[in-house]
Amino acid sequence: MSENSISPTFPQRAQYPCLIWFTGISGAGKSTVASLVMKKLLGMEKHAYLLDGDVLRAGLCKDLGYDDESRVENIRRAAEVAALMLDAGLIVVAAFISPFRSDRAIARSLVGNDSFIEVFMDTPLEIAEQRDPKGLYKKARRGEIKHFTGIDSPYEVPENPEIRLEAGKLSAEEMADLVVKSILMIQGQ
Ligand code: ADX
Repeated sequence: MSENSISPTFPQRAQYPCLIWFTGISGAGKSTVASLVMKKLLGMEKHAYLLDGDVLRAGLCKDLGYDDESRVENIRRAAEVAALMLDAGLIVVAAFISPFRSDRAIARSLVGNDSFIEVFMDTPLEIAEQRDPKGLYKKARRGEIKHFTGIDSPYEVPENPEIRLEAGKLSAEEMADLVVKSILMIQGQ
């Protein structure tokens, strides 16, 4: 290829872009572990970005609610944004409830199997509800919030996640270390 070529072929990259997709119910610990993973990646001077459900819903997905159709659209947008970020060379750590298998499968197929790590935060409803960091379970139980995942809206458990993190078995730090290990494996490190 000539030096003046305007072909979009990218130069040799210092890192292998990939999408780490955290899924699990509200209060499962997705954002906590995802943030720790980010901290570790940035500490290794990787170019990474945290795509968080709460953040997207405050901006890009402001117009969406929590009925099934809105969640499908929410995850569609999140996956498209993540795929663009991978095109730009980033390692993307995404944390969304993403309750439907078919939507997570779409995210996977957008970036390709080799660049996708599904991390299932396998926290039982009782534990997440006990934690209730935002008081949302209480509101959902009182009927003040509709379509709450695990209460009156479904969560489809991943069948073959690359990583399954069970609440209470490991500390958040240890969970993050496991995830980082598989990111580094993808990097060939
Ligand atoms: S998703 O289902 O569309 O993937 P997302 O991860 O973006 O959800 O947002 C979930 C966050 O929205 C929760 O962590 C919680 O703070 C908030 N939330 C507000 N209402 C609901 C609800 N009805 N169900 C689940 N989460 C809700």
